[in-house]
Amino acid sequence: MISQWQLRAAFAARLSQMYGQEVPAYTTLVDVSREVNEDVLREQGADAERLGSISRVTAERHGAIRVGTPLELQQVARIFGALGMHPVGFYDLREAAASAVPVISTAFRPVDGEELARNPFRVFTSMLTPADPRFFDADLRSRLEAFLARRELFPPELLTLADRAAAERELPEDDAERLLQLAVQAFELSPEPVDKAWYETLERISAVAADIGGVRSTHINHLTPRVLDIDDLYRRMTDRGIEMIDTIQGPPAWKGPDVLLRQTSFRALAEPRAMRAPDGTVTSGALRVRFGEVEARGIALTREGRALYDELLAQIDEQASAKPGEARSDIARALWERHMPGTEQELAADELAYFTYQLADDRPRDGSKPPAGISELVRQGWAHAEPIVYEDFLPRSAAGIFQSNLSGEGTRNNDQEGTAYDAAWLSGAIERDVLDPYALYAQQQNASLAQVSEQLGLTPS
Ligand code: OOG
Ligand code: NI
Repeated sequence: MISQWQLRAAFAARLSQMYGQEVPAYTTLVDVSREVNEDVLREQGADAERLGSISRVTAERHGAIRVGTPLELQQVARIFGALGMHPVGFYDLREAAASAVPVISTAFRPVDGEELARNPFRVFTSMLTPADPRFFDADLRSRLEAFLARRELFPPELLTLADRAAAERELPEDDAERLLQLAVQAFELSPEPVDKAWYETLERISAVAADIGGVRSTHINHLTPRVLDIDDLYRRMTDRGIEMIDTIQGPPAWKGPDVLLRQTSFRALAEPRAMRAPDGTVTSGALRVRFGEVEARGIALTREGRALYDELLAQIDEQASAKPGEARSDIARALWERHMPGTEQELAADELAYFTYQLADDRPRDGSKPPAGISELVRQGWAHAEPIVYEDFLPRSAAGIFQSNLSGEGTRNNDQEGTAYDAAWLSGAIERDVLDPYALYAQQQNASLAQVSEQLGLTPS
């Protein structure tokens, strides 16, 4: 029998193999990431593994896919459910970008600590919003919805196998093999000719709309390895002549603890695609839809920590536009050094980030009574704090990644009221709860606190 985590790990590995064949620059990115990770491990030893074992980090990937309708998204949820991946977080990218990005998103990922340690594969999944009048008028909306309703992204056999794997939490080897084949196939780039006129109609609104609704299939549009030193990786890729986008998104490089998520990418590459003209003739064209991205993960922030992060981002924006001559990264670092706690201890004490706590092996045995309060327990050597790694995404960085890979700005009519979507709407559409990432991290932290209290015979405060 093949368990869900084995299915997930095998799916991630096969997707990676497929994507490496389709997009050779991805293989370079994976190779350079591995080199960087080996060097960091050599230099830092055990410290390099505080946010995940080296075997986890080496295998770690996230992918991104985009679908067109609530039904397609619900089918995606069934497929990922088979692999032990659940929808976490709601992201509205319609507002987060300067260009037109008419999508809302969630991320499918494992949620419990053991499953994450086995294989943390996650997929950022976006759904087009044809009903949003800021992007689509009534006529285009109805043509788009009709087009989407006629296509089938996932064969029924795949969905049936997926439901079985989810219900039984495992599959016999033959069925597992079939599930994996069909699932990987569903995310390959289709050789089917693209209807040129239709694609271009959507492209005028948004390149993302064309990528999603202009074709009859979906595809994985990037697969992202995790690296332990993203600044070093950026330099090495640039040295190899690969043109990266001009920034690393997310927190700046600085001497304090890494928090949340830093990401960078190389631009989408032109790939040959067959194009069908209105008279039926097929010619060869090219589309830029797939790109490479890499990320470094830091400590998960609490709501308060996240509010501080968002506030600092706003201040960085403000200062950067007031002082166009100054490098954004310098402005960012200066602000962080002023406002962001410079140690894990402070992040924990100020309740800005999440940690798990373990009883120290070498805790005081001099008959003294353990103090109340976790900060004191840590300070006096009774317990250790281990940072919880951020497993999710950042809407602003996500929008930046979308945007840096769009061919044009597209159009968004801001006079119109946007259609309202939220996590509850999404939960209804996909018929399962979209989980709150903060609640998941808090649960992990609280469980460890409860255990420490119990081991020390303290009553939980
Ligand atoms: C998804 C972009 C978001 C990330 O890492 O933030 C993303 C997409 O391009 O479909 O993958
Ligand atoms: Ni990504």
